[in-house]
Parts: sequence; structure tokens; C-alpha cells
Amino acid sequence: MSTEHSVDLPEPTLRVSEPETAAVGIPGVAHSMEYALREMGPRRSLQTLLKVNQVGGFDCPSCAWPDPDHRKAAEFCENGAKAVAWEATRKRVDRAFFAAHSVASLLERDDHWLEAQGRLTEPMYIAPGETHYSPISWSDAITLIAERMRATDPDRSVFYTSGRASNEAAFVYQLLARQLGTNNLPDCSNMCHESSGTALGEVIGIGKGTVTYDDLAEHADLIFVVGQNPGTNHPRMLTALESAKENGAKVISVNPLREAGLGRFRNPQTVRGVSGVGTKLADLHVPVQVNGDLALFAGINKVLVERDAVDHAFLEEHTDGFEVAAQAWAAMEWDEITRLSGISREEIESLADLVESRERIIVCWAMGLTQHKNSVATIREIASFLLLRGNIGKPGAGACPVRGHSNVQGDRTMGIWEKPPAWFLDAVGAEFGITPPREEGYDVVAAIEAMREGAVDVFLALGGNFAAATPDTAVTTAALAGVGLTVQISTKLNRSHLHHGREGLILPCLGRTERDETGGREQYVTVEDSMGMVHASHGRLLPGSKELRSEVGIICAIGEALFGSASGIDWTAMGMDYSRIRWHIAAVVPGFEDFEARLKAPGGFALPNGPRDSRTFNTATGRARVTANPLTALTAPPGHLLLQTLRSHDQFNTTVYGYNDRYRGIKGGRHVVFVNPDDLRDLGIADGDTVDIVSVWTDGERRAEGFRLVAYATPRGSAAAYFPETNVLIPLDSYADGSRTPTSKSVVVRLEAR
Ligand SMILES: Nc1nc2c(c(=O)[nH]1)N[C@H]1C(S)=C(S)[C@@H](COP(=O)(O)OP(=O)(O)OC[C@H]3O[C@@H](n4cnc5c(=O)[nH]c(N)nc54)[C@H](O)[C@@H]3O)O[C@H]1N2
Ligand SMILES: Nc1nc2c(c(=O)[nH]1)N[C@H]1C(S)=C(S)[C@@H](COP(=O)(O)OP(=O)(O)OC[C@H]3O[C@@H](n4cnc5c(=O)[nH]c(N)nc54)[C@H](O)[C@@H]3O)O[C@H]1N2
Ligand SMILES: [Mo]
Repeated sequence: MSTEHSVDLPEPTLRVSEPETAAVGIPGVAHSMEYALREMGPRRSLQTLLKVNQVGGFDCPSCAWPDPDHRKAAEFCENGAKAVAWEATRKRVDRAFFAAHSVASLLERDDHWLEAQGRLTEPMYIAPGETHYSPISWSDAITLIAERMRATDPDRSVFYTSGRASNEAAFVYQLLARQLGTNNLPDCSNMCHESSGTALGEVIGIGKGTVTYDDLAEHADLIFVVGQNPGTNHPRMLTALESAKENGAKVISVNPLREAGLGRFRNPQTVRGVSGVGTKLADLHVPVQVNGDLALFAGINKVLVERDAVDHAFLEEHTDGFEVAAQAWAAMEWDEITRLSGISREEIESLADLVESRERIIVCWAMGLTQHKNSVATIREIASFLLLRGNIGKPGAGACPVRGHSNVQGDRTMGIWEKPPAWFLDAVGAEFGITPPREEGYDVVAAIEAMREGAVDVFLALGGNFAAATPDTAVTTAALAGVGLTVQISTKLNRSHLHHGREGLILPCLGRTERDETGGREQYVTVEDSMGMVHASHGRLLPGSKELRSEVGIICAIGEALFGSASGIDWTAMGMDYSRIRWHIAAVVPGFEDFEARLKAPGGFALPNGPRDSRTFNTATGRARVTANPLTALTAPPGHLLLQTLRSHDQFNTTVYGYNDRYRGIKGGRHVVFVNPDDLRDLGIADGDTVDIVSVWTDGERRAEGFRLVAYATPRGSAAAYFPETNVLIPLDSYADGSRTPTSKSVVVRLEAR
């Protein structure tokens, strides 16, 4: 097989310029073509990019933003194109590569270099005490996993999932864990929208959003975009916001940073987009303090209640708790609200004026809200904001947590969850004749704690990059080294392959773009987008290597090796024909009745959603809960800053495509920390200086070395830097109340000049 390796490029020199104020346009198109051509070449680029998000094509492996009903010929964005090119690259990591590079030497490389080496090609194994991975056959690898799992207690195996796994893969994966006898199913959601699911589940009875694409693009008249940077992370959302504006909506960005994507937007799919000035997306930017959103929304709620600008009929018919909450809002002090939010009373009053003048309001949010200690309370407060004026369950209104990974929402629907509801386990038990365990399993933080205590013998990861994505890098990587066997089912080389257990396996799998002929026939998979639409995804490209297997194929082979089909579960048959899996899903998961047939509809079908469809709230009382949440916010002590860790424009989580963050004016490096110029002055340091970032926690300090200071428009007292480089700063036991999501957006730090 012909292989290509990329050359060793050092991290280029860092250059800083003014941040941009507009998104996309010609630079965006040019950038995405540059990546595509570099990784795939011209023919493969065209063949691939024209199939993204088309009916009969494949679902974009990047974010979870939904597809509009009326698709354009090119329904992808700059960052989707990067994700596709990254997967469809012609470069390969083969056995010669592993023979030439020891694990120790690979550990010295950065995340960009590791993944840039290309696609994994065949199963690799590292034995205890070895320095290099070497090839292993598929059958030996599968037998080894089954032996190691069988040799230990079910609760000493852990099954991690990253949100790119299809519904079919996720369903058989959770089934494997449950047949084995454990709910140890941590997933990337634990670090992502867990706080949204927890809060919304408590107050509206469903852990998902309540709006459709058309609600947002056509019917809304006011849209809040809170703690989200769609220009980088959900670029196709800008098109929806542009339509919303054409239909009369106002857009408010609530964010410590003035993100370029919410400034002027030039849509490359329209003539005006490529040549003109574009649409101004955000009518208003509210520069909230990091972690100040609870106070901000509590302030708006307080004003609405004081003015009696609430929908009494809706509150009486559909909710509980209004009277108690109203008293709590009345008792809140303005000083506290403005101090914690960083927004004045006048500004909050004028936001309330705007809210009162609008009938159909949507609140969108992402990681800026979910990764704080008080995230669950913050999102409950936002749900109250919507409930107060009846903005749930009517066209153009509702909650819109914008999901991250392309199928992270579907994975949860399929039962990837460490604390599954009893009805789900009952349904799995009845369908397969097994007795699923009832005890809660490990989430991400608990899994790392268990590894640290030596309580994990087998760690299996369905995608993702556990070692780099999780908090407290030093603690986590040491914990992983204590695991018996680590198994990574992956498409590309990453840091998690290097932090293996005493034994390690890398199992290379097909990606979303590739043709899947498992069982000798063409298979397809399904995904659920951020708005609960389920549709099919058909890979089209020739697989990157003949040895690659599908995720479903790998999981079913492990099931067969562990239990055999005589155990009552048709592992081999499911692995040969995915429609059998869909048939089981239809029997187990509500909303999937007649699954296979309904997939034939162009664009797929919508899952039922009680609050959205009929104002039905599946809570203990059958009513939505209005809550006022005690004012809390993390503030940094004098001499310290509150650091949020975020994504650059050139990365997908731990996958670093390149060293630029174009919109924020950063070129050629990632070791930067953005700080308010007045804070720099007070701290006696200056733009351009190099500092160590030191986080302060009850158990001591953690240090990330060598960051260039960048004076930047962020509220005083707050700072920002990129993850995963800064994950070393986040203590394992610093997580959100109620959801246990690591507090990646509020880390108390000080900056030490070098
Ligand atoms: N290209 C690309 N696309 C992606 C990803 C990617 O890495 N690259 N990742 C995917 C995944 S898994 C996810 S979860 C999403 C993430 O999508 P985002 O949530 O947009 O990602 P972040 O970069 O973490 O950005 C967080 C935003 O919240 C703001 N913020 C930080 N703290 C606060 C706060 O306290 N309050 C408020 N109001 N705002 C705050 C930051 O300034 C920033 O604009 O994107 C998905 N899509
Ligand atoms: N400090 C800090 N930490 C964070 C965050 C933050 O904002 N700040 N965000 C958190 C969030 S929101 C998330 S979702 C997590 C992400 O955590 P993960 O989902 O674990 O990490 P990713 O970086 O998305 O995983 C990338 C790897 O997935 C593999 N991969 C890609 N495509 C496929 C595929 O089709 N199949 C398989 N089997 N493997 C594939 C590749 O090998 C690639 O190296 O990180 C979290 N960590
Ligand atoms: Mo995420």
C-alpha cells in the first residue's frame, strides 16, 4: 500500500493582530479549500464535499447543527470541510510508522502533529513493558479484550463514548456493557451539555431543547445566543440566524468576548455574502462576566415579575413554583446582581423592555453556560426566563442548547448514560432477555477517580481522546497508566494512544465519510441532530485501508467473543446487518417505531418532544417548574483572574487542525492567554510578555508554562486560553453541582512572569 507521511514542521512563530469583526466570506471558503486540497487532493475533495449533509450522502462529522429542509448544493461550512478533509486525508499511520516511533518519542509531539500523521491502518498492540506498538490480528485483539473483561468483575470495565458514534454503534455498545453487567458508560456529554440535560430534565421533563430549525430561522422574533461562538463551532447556524433576521428577529449575544461570528456575517452561499458587506447578526452584545449569567438572567426575571410582565394564564395552566420564585426574585439585591453579572441595572432593565416587546423568544447556548460550578442552576434560571412569558411550546420560542459532537444527542437517546432511567433498562431487559444492572455507573470524573484507585482493569473508548479532553491532565494520565488494558477505537493517532494501560490496543475504524460494507453488503447508519431530527448517513469514499472495520462490526465481534449468540443476543447477525439493530432500537426506544421505513422520508423524521409538541411536561407533577436560583458566581480573589478555556477557529476539540485563530487575530501558535488591558496594567505585566498560568485549588497549584499575553477585550477579572493545552490546570474535583461537568470555563488562576 502506498503511504504518505507528513513532514516534521515545528510550531511556527506566533503573530498577534487585531481580532476580526466579521465571519466567513471569501477567506472562509478559501481556507476550507486549502485544507481539503492539502489533505485529499482535487478529485477526492470534490467527490467528498458535495456529499456532505445531502440526502443520500453522509452526515457532516463536525458539529450537531441541523440541516435545513431546503438544502443547498454545498451544505457545509469552513470547519465542516476541515473535519471532512481531516478524515479523508491520504496520509497513513501504518506498522512502519509505529516501528519507527516509540511511545516515548511520540509523547514529545504536540496534538496537531500526532493527528496530522494520517489515518490509522491496522490493529496495534503494546505489551506490558514494551516501548513500541506492534501489529496484532483482528481476531487476536478481539479475543484479548473478551479474555480481559471475562477475567474481572463487570464493574472493573469502563466503556467511554465520544459523540461521533452513530445510533447503531451506540446502541450495541451500551448493550454490550449491560449484558456484561455494568452501567460504567461515561461519555463526552459528561464534559459538555450534561448541565443542560440535568437542568432541563428537572424543570421541563426532557433533557433536550424544544425548538426546530424553522422555529429559529423563520418564527422567532428575539434570539439570545449565550455562551456560544457559532462562527467557529456551529458556522451553519449563522445562516439560520441570517434568515431569522430577514424574518424580523433581533439577536442578542451574551458573551464575555465579542466573537467575530456574531458581528457582521458574510454568507458565502449568496452573492451578497461573497461580495457585499453582509448582515449584522447581533443587534446587541452583552459583555457578561465569566460565570455571570445566572445573575444576569435572575435580574431580567426579577424585572419581568416586578412589572407583572408575565403570562399568568400559561403559568397557571402549565407550571408550579411561580409564587415562591417571585418572592425570591423580589428579595434579590441589585448590587449583588450587577456585581456578579458585570451588567448595570439600566442595561438589564432595557433588556427586559426588549423582552416585553417580543412574543416569540429562543435562548441558544453552549459551553459558556454548561462548564461552571453553578451551571445547572444557571440553566434552570434560563428555563424560568422562558416559562415566565410562555416561551415554551409555541412556534418560534423555546430552549435551544446547541450540541457539540455530531451525534452526541443520539448517543444519549440510545442509552449511553451512566445513570439510565429504569424504564430504559426494563425495555432493554425485555427485548433481549437479560437483566441489566441497576446501580449507577461511572461518569467521566468518577471513571478517572476509579482508575486512580486502581479499580479499572479494562478501559474501552469508542472514539474520542480521553487523555487530552478530560481535566487535570497529570492526574488523568497517571490514572490511565494504572489501568490493565486500554482499548482505543479510533480513526487517527492521538494522545490517548500514548497514555495506554499496562497493555494497550488501538483498533482502527471506518469514519463517517467511508463506504461500509460490513457483512458483505452496503450498510448505513443514523444520527440525531441537535433538534431531535433522525436521519441516515451513507459513507461514500473508499475506506482508508482494507483492514479498517466499522464501529458496529468491532463491538458486535467483542459481544460475540464474550457471550456468543447463544446468550440470547444475536451479536453476529446484528454485526452483519444493521437493520437488525434498528429493529431492536424500534422496540426499545420510544419515538423509533417503524424506524427503518420512516428513514426513507427525505431529511428523516422528528423525535417526539412533549414540551415542544403539546406543552406536556414529564416531571413528577406533570407541570413545568419555575425556579429562582440563589445568586452565585465564582469571582477571583485580588491578584487572580477567572480563566475560561475555549476553542480556537482551527481545532475540533482535541483535534488541532492548525495554529491559527483567525477571528481572534492569532497566527502561528496556541500558547496565548487573553487578558483585559487594565488587568495587565494592575498586575504589572504587559502584552507580549510570556507567563506561566498557575491555577489555585484546595489541594495545591497546577501550572501551564510559557503562554504569551494578549491584551484583549474581555471583561475585567476574566481571561481566556485554549484547551486542551490548559486542561492541566483544571482540578479533577472541580465540577458542576448536579451534573459533575468539569468547570472548564471557571478556573481561578494567577499569571506568573517568566
Ligand atoms: N469547528 C469546531 N466545531 C465544534 C467544536 C470544535 O472544537 N471546533 N466542538 C464541538 C463541541 S463538542 C462543542 S460542545 C461545541 C462547543 O461550542 P462553543 O460552546 O461555542 O465552544 P467554546 O469555544 O467552548 O466557546 C464557548 C463560548 O462561550 C463564551 N463564554 C465563556 N465563558 C462564558 C460565561 O461564563 N458566560 C457566557 N455567556 N459566555 C461564556 C466564550 O467566550 C465562547 O464564546 O462546538 C462543537 N463544534
Ligand atoms: N478545558 C476544556 N476541556 C474540554 C472542553 C472545554 O471546553 N474546555 N470541552 C469538552 C467537550 S464539550 C467535549 S465534547 C470533550 C470532547 O472529548 P472527546 O470526544 O473525547 O474528544 P475529541 O477531541 O472530540 O476526539 C477526537 C478523536 O476522536 C477520534 N475520532 C474521530 N472521528 C472518529 C470516528 O468516526 N470514530 C471513532 N471511533 N473515532 C473517531 C479521533 O481519533 C480523534 O483523535 O472535551 C471536553 N473537554
Ligand atoms: Mo462538546
